Amino acid sequence: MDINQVQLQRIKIPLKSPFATSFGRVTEKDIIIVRVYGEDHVGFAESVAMPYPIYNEETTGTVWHLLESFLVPQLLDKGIQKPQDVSDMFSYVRRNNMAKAALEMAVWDLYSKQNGKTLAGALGGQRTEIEVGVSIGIEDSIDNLLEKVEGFIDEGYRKIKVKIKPGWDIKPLEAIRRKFGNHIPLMADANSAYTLNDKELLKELDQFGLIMVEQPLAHDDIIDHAKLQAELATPICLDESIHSVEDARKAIEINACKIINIKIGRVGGLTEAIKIHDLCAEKNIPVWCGGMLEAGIGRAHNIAIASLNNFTIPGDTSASSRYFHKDIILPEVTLSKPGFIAVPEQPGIGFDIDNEVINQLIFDEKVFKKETITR
Ligand code: OSB
Ligand code: MG
Repeated sequence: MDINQVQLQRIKIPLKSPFATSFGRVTEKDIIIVRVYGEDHVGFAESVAMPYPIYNEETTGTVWHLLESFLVPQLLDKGIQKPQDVSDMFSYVRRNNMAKAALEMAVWDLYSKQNGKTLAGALGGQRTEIEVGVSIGIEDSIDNLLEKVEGFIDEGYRKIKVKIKPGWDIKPLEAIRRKFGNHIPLMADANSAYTLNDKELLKELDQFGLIMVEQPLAHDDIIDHAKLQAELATPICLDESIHSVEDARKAIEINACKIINIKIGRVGGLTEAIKIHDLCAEKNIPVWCGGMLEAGIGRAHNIAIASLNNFTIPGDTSASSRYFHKDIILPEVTLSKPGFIAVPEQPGIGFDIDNEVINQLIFDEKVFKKETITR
């Protein structure tokens, strides 16, 4: 693959409404847009890290540092044959998965475009549309929560995920079941807010017939999750605990979960995401695509990976309008029919970049060129 230039742009994009979880509250997304230039095409990706080290140890600032000081210069210097080589080249870098993913995903987009394929097709995806749900943050009141749930059900979303934390768990779930009945596909995400000392409370979740409870215990644990799963009827889904196919193998081996949430950034890129998908398919563990409040470029990558066969549970990839007044791609992501997003048919991520919008949001920029002097 000829790659002669990489450009990083840092933007801030406000969220329509603040998103609160057990770990904190986000009001705007601070994003690095990565552009990888070949001779005739450009590959795009965005970093998914949060502005603060609250979901994992990375931040948009640490992602910038890794890209600028290590990853981009090395990619330009060494060169690659195929996108999987990026994953191998940076396997020596400990953690920093979201930084590695941001570059690797842009290379995958470039590779797809250079080969006239959709990104979904290049990854091995076969679906023409993906089934989607919505993730609702911790709200100020039960009434506000119920109003949001109602709106999203009316829009046709096929899974309602609510964030929970101690003091905001049984009551909101009870209220949703009471108002909307037992048939709506409902789940809860604790973002590591509990410990095994809360076992009795977590067992009470079984009464709500949830599709799953996501990451109830510590972000770096699988042992306690296995202990909890043995006593819960509700399937446990791991998010924060899974950074690689090796993590997934170990979690499945000890029965720490029955479902896995795949986030491309958290696992270091599309190459690793496919490996986790394939392992889970073999072990009969359903997967679904998580979200990090991505703007359009990251959203497009999520749509592509979710087109793979074992993504059998609706993901957190909602329409652009659920998050932003104006997204950074054209067209914006919309529901093609209630509860579904069409997988685009144009090469690569299949969306155009809205540079006019991006230019209004930029606050930092850096260009790296391949050293052209022949030695
Ligand atoms: O735990 O899945 C999570 C957002 C930011 C950080 C972590 C999570 C989330 C979400 C929102 O649940 C998913 C989305 O709508 O993008
Ligand atoms: Mg989660």
